[in-house]
Amino acid sequence: MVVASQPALNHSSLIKTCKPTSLFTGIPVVDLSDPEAKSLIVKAFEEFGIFKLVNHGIPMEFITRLEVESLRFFNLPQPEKDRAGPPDPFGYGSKRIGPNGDVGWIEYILLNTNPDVMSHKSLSIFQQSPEIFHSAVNDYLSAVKKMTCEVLELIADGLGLEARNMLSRFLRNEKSDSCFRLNHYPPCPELQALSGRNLIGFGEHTDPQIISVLRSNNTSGLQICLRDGTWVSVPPDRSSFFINVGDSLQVMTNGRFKSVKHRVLADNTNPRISMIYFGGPPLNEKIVPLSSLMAEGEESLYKEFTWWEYKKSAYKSRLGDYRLGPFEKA
Ligand code: GA4
Repeated sequence: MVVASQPALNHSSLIKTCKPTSLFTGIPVVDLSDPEAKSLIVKAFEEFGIFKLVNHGIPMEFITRLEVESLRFFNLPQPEKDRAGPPDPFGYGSKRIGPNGDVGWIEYILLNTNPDVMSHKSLSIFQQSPEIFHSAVNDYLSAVKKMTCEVLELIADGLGLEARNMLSRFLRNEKSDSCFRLNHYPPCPELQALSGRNLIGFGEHTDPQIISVLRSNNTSGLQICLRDGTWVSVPPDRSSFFINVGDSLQVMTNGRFKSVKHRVLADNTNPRISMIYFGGPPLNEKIVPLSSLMAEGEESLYKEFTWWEYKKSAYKSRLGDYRLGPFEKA
């Protein structure tokens, strides 16, 4: 996104007046090595749909290397980046999010994490040094996927499921439909003049998958919507991960966990960079409440559907839509 060469803020739909938000210090923090981690994660997902993971064991070197490589790409001249787009849905995108008219003060790269897909357009887009980028993405993703499966196994334990792999098996499956997003929110100096108004980096939404694992640099911008409907800002932490419930996990727990609504506001001085792994099931997987979680006589709140059906419907929706609505039982 070459900010200077474009008419400033030509997307008026990006400018919103959001109620002033307070810095939220109440995000549960979980240490992966804590023997209580399983119950703390379950509690955090029940209360907030999100928690911060510390002592996660992912080498900082993997994180920094991917951040450096991403910035190298985002700093390329616009025509070079455009060659890697438009996203279909994978590839490079600028301002447009999804196929239905949503926009944000953002540029991004969306990748499928399936190795077969990773090797096609997704990575050839990095004409400069595809192998360097490939190895940075691979090292980061294999470590983050492993850690995410560990977290899902702790959740299965914490929920008292009969097998520890009841949730992690979806991500470990070689057909797992997971994806990975690198976001760059350029600073917007014009924002200062808009006193009291905000620039939407990524509009409010929930994630459709099972679980999302986010890492960002130290620039603020991420906000979550609490259960009472108030929006609060999440203090950034460059060395931790924020892990949140996706719509599919909401269904699998029959609403015991709720996917958290979140958004990102642009900053006027600092670029924000974030990397998010979205852990999803294989396309043909039925998304239904886990039977061992259902109390006697408890009924599913949702109609039966496959991940493919949900995804198809998600891609017809607008970002802020309540996507589970059509799948709820009347
Ligand atoms: C939100 C979560 C992930 O970023 C994403 C997004 C996807 C996209 O950018 O292509 C979607 C959005 C996300 C939900 C509704 C549809 C699809 C844009 C959009 C309007 C990659 C995903 O899986 O769903």
